[in-house]
Amino acid sequence: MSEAGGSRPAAAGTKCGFIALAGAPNAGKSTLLNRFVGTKIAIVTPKVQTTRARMSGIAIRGDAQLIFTDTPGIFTPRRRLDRAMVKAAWAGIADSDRAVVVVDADRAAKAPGKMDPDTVEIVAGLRKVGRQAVLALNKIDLVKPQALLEVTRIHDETGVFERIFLISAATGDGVEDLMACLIEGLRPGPWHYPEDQLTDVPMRVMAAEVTREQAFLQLHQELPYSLTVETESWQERKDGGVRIDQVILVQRESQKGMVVGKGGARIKSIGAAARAELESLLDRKVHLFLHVKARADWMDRPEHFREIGLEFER
Ligand SMILES: Nc1nc2c(ncn2[C@@H]2O[C@H](COP(=O)(O)OP(=O)(O)OP(=O)(O)O)[C@@H](O)[C@H]2O)c(=O)[nH]1
Ligand SMILES: [Mg+2]
Repeated sequence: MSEAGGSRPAAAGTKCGFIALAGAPNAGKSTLLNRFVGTKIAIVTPKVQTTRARMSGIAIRGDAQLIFTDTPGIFTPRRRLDRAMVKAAWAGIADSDRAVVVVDADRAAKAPGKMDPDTVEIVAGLRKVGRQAVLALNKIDLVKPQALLEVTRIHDETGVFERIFLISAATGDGVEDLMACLIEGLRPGPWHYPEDQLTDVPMRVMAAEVTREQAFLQLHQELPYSLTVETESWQERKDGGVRIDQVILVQRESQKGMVVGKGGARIKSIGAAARAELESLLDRKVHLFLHVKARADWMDRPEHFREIGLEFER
């Protein structure tokens, strides 16, 4: 699934381009990616810093193939994992043909007169490298139209946004107008991926993400940020089903109990929801086995960074 391979010659009138989705944590980048692709490939939760690595979602409209890279939210990083996440986000922008900055318009409307600090940082970063971006003011389903005027003005004044779109990634409002603008800017060229490929994420990583999403949704405080999920084995079964074994790694022994819950209730509930989602994703029977382990250093293991496609910095 992660293999790239051109499939149509440029002569056929095809267009192709790489578009980065950037923005503050929780702005709605992953929701927008899923909307563009038409299938859920990136996990989405109400919590900040859900996305940890860079991943691509591939959308096709007519002769155009658009490869969107979802990036971790850009924020002021503290931990090594955070630094790698923010670095991956900037690399995603640098490698793209075009960047879309996603801003939570609801959050922006609640602080009139100024941009949020993360977006200020992104604007400064764009200026530094002399790039323009398309602005997507998202979550307009939550904002009164009058408030949007001021939000639009403040962002427009920065001069780094070539176009501004008002959208709701959740309802789809305005998303195809944004898409049309992106298609217009594409250069002629062969498609980069086969037309049935929707993402560059290997299936075992995607399966781990599905479980991590449930852990994010069902666990609270620092716990979601202290854990990761890895797929340890993937066995095809004769009956057409698949057995997936995954490990939820936490940092301290004391956190294991919180993930497992009373009488195993929490892990059962995480497993049941993840299995249901995996079955609909894979369209077959899934036997999911979750194990919880404490490994103090998971966040600082180079292999973990590699597994999710992040760069490890000493
Ligand atoms: N009402 C509303 N909610 C939205 C919209 N877009 C996203 N959300 C919600 O906002 C929250 C964050 O969405 P994500 O797509 O995970 O945001 P993100 O930018 O990928 O966040 P990180 O990965 O943490 O950087 C989720 O609860 C979404 O359901 C929208 O257009 N309207
Ligand atoms: Mg995300």
